[in-house]
Amino acid sequence: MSDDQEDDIILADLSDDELVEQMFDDLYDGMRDEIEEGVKILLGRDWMPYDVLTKALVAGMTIVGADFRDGILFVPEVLLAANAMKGGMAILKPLLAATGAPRVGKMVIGTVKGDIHDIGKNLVSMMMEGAGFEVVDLGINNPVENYLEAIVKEEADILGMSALLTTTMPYMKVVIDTLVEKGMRDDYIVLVGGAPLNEEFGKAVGADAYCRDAAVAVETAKEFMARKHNMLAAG
Ligand code: B1M
Repeated sequence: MSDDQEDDIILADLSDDELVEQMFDDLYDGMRDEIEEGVKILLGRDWMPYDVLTKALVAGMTIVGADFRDGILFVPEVLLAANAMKGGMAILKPLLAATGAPRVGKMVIGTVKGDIHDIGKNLVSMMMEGAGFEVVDLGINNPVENYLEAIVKEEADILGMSALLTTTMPYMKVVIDTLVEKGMRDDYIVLVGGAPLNEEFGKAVGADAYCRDAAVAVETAKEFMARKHNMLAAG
C-alpha cells in the first residue's frame, strides 16, 4: 500500500475485523505507530488484552514469520515488523500480567562465550515474544554460569543458545554437558541456532533441536511446549 493510501485510512473508523486485517498489513510493513494505535483502539472497544495479543499481533506476526521462512521477507523487514510488534506488546504487557493470560512458556536465550554476534538472537527473541513467550535475553558472550543461573532463577522452560562462529559453536556442548552433569538436562528444552550450525550438530551436542531461523525457533518452541504441557497433564 502506498503512503498516500495509508494516510487516508482512519483506524478508529474501521470495524473490528477490518482493523485487525489492517493491523496485519501494518505489522507486515513495520508501522509501529499504527500498531500501537490499533492496539489502543481494540482495548478501547473492550477487547481482552490476550485477544489483542493473539488475534491481532501474534496472528499478524505468523504471516511475517511464514514469509520470512519462505524467503519473501528479509531480515531488515522482519526487524521492522518485530519492532512494531514490540510497540504493541509494550502496551499489552502490564495488562496481560494483570489479567493472568495463559503463559505460553519462558525462554532464556544468549549468545555463547567468545561470540558477540547478536542480530540473529535478537530476532529470535523478538519473534518468540511476538508468539507470546516470555524471553529473558542474556545478551552476548555468555559463559556456562550465566545460562545456569538464569534458567534456575527465571524458572525457564527453554534454554536457547546462539553461535555464529565455528570457533564458538562447540561451547554449546560445554553448556549442555554441564546441565547433564548437574542432573538438570531433562528439566529444560534446549534449542540451538546460528548460521554455522546444522541439524547434525544440534544432535551431536545433545540439544533438543536445531532451529534454522527465527520462525522455526518459534514453531519448534511451541511444539516442545505443547509436548511438555501434555506430559504434565498426563501426570
Ligand atoms: Co561476523 N562473522 N565476525 N560480525 N558476521 C560471520 C559470522 C562470518 C560468517 C563472516 C564471514 O567471514 N563470511 C564469520 C564467521 C566465520 C566462521 O566462523 N567460520 C565472521 C567472523 C569471522 C567475525 C569476526 C571473527 C571478524 C573479525 O573480527 N576478524 C568477528 C568475531 C567477533 C566475535 O564474535 N568474537 C566478527 C564480528 C562481527 C561484527 C561485530 C562486525 C558483526 C556482528 C554485529 C552484531 O551481531 N551485533 C558481524 C556480522 C554482522 C556478521 C555477518 C556478516 C552477519 C551475521 C548476522 O547478523 N546475520 C556474518 C556473515 C553471515 O552470517 N552471513 C558474520 C543475520 C542474522 C539474522 O542471521 O545470525 O544466522 P543469523 O541468525 C538467524 C539463524 O541463524 C537463527 O535465527 C536467526 C534469524 O533467522 N538463529 C537462531 C540464530 N541464533 C539462534 C538461536 C536460536 C534459534 C535460532 O536459539 C533457539
